[in-house]
Amino acid sequence: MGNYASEEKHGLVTGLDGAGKTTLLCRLAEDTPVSEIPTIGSFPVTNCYGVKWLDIDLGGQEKYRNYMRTLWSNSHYVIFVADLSNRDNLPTVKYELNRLFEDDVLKDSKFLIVGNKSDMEGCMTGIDLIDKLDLHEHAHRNWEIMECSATRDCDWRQRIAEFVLA
Ligand SMILES: Nc1nc2c(ncn2[C@@H]2O[C@H](COP(=O)(O)OP(=O)(O)OP(=O)(O)O)[C@@H](O)[C@H]2O)c(=O)[nH]1
Ligand SMILES: [Mg+2]
Repeated sequence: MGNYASEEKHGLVTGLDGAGKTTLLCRLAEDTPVSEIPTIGSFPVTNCYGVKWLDIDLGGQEKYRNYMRTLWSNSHYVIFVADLSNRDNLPTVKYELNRLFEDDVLKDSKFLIVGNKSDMEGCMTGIDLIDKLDLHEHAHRNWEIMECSATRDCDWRQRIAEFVLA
């Protein structure tokens, strides 16, 4: 017995603070002005490609974890944004991504791991991320990786559309 509410698709855009989640979402939904203000204490929602995307920062919000899990529990898609120019926080990135992979409420969700800030000099590549985050250990999960620069115009929008529509 379907209804419109249950058929609505949900997506989660997440990652550590400053990775570029909000920039990516704002530019994905072309009518939303880009905000560079850190997202604090709110979980903005953007509609794009027929999906309701929730923007959640994972860094340092342990107290609210259970509450956040209820918000993302019906996510069909997870876009996990990592900063390719930041090697120092890779252990935390890996820890947080693994927690999402292991989270029961996301066990059927598709993951797109986005290596963002590819315009930065000396940054890592998507291949580096696969290696450093040991993504091959999650071969049983449905994940894809892409590199992008959310502040530049390139074909990443198309790639996200394909991820959603596949
Ligand atoms: N060079 C470069 N800077 C970027 C890119 N994407 C985002 N930024 C910058 O990185 C900073 C953080 O971007 P946000 O989109 O606010 O990051 P966020 O993940 O939403 O951060 P929080 O809301 O604090 O969790 C901003 O100054 C952006 O302009 C990119 O692809 N390249
Ligand atoms: Mg933000």
